[in-house]
Amino acid sequence: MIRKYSFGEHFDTEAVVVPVAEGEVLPLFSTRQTPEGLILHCKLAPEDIVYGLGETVGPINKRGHKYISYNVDNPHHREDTVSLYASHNFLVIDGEKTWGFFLDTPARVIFDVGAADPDVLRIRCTGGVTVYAIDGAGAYDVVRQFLSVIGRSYLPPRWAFGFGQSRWGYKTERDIRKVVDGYRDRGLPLEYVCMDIDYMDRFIDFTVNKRRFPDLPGFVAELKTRGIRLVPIVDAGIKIEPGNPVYDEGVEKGYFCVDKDGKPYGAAVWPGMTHFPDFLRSDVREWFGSQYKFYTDQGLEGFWNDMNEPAIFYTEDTKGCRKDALEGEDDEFQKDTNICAYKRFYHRPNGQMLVHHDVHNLFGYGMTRSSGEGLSRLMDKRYLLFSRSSYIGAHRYGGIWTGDNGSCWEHLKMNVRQMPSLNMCGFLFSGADTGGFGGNTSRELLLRWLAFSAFTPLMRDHSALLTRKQECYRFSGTEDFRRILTLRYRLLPYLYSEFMKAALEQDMLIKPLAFVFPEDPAVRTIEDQLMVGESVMIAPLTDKGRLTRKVYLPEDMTKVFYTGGEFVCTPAKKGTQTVRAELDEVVFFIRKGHAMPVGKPCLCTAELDMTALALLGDGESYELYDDDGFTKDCGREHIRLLRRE
Ligand code: MIG
Repeated sequence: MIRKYSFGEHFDTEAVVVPVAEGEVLPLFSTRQTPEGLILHCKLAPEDIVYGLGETVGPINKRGHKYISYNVDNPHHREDTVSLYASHNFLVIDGEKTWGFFLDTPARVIFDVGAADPDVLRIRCTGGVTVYAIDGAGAYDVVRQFLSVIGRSYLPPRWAFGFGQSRWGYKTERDIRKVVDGYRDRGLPLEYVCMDIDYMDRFIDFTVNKRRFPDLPGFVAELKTRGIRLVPIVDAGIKIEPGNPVYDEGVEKGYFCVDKDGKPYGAAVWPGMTHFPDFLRSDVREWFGSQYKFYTDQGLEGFWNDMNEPAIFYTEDTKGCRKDALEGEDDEFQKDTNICAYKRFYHRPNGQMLVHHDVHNLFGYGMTRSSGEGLSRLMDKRYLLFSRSSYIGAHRYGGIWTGDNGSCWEHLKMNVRQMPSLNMCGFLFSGADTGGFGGNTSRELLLRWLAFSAFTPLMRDHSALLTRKQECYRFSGTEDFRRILTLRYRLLPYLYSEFMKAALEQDMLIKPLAFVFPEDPAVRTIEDQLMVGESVMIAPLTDKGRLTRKVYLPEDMTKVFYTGGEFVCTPAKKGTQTVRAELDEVVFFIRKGHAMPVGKPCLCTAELDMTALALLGDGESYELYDDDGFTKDCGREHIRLLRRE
């Protein structure tokens, strides 16, 4: 059951889309209004697990850590980082009783999950908040109830589940052609190539550098015949440049965020000085979203939205003010944000004037909503869209990637632990920069990371300017990469089917083991194995130099050993066993009584034969969701039963 409890006023986030009844007294927590905001306080029992919080560092069980919801561009995050690119204020306390709480507020929230005192969960909301409290029969049930009120996940086209190659630094048609040839010439699967900021004319949104891409529509069409799509980046800020129609119209119609005097606020980002569209306004969202016509007219069908925390390099009025702007802020605040600027510009939804700082966490969400709704109007097919910054609710319009990680084993492990937490908050279409964004990857790290990402809906190799080149064909022993990328395409019928079923049923795709085997106390602390869809359990290898690991099986299962590019299935007993996998091998498990479809090897989804499927596992049949992969008409009627021959 879900009830809501209001504490003060706040801008309506529209995260919850179905009516929820008001409750009388907030369960579990004691509450106290203080000058610093509302404080929610509750005792944690030793055995309680705290799930949730979406895109954050740390374990699946959030206990022992402090988090602050305040979206920030932090490419250098580590184990003790309190804020990342997103704010997902949903958590579940799972112990003797289970309760879920969603703190719906556009303002900063500080979660102390047993960091100061191991037995205390203390949440401080710095503005008005609506608290949704959910009780249910276990953590999974609570999460499903939550997912049922925040709306259905965005539905990507099937090609979005293919493997994407990206790098900050591809500049020209020639650069991209090299990547495509690099993959195709070696028989390596590839579905799309991302275009980073250098495709634009001076980093200006809705432009293309004509010298670098003399005939983009022609190039798009040519690549499509090779089964490959281009996916351009779009940044949040609009360059201040009279004569640019988007800028001119934005100024004329008052679509940008303003300073205290009502003048469009200037902030420097990649294109130089820019203005930020006021994404809290529906008229502005409609306008900005319609600009994507520039791209869709050229045949483009996929996009990634960046810098939408919004990230700011500097502003005129905050030079040297960093220190005093932070005065009066408590120690809990992350000091390296753009907070000085965030306190100096305003949104004007419905005739109000709201300082950005107080509604900060909604900006990326607004941008995703704007482009998602725009693309829905512009395209008669499903689009690919993923965003860097988000808030709960953004999952209805696009996916997310987890921002700038590093090429290190710790961040691969973090990626594993983030996936179920993101799913609890509705973000089914998600994934990390595979191989790591910052720093220099290694062949081994990239292969292990690909082997994990083969199970995440968004699978993209992305790296930063000036780092080691990270395309799969840059490394020796291409065959190993071919095997892992091919695995992804062979898993795709299952992944796509499970994703679509989870999305349509407002369920999770990637889950902690404890959600599926609640009666087994041994799985409660397992964080390095995950359930992917209804039938599969994965146990990724995430340690440098290690070919083996221990895996716990909560029941008898089928062990699938992907070796030499083939699936070798053997029965495996409940309990702990050691598995071994070379860099071109992957081990995963299929639940008892379940069957899982796998396809034939192919280079891209256009070549994927959905009729030539084999069933792995000991189950008799599998319910396959399948459609043409792009029409918006999706539903349960697309499910057919596959039976073992
Ligand atoms: O200031 O567009 O997270 O994926 O490659 C850096 C360049 C801006 C940050 C994104 C990253 C992208 C990069 N961007």
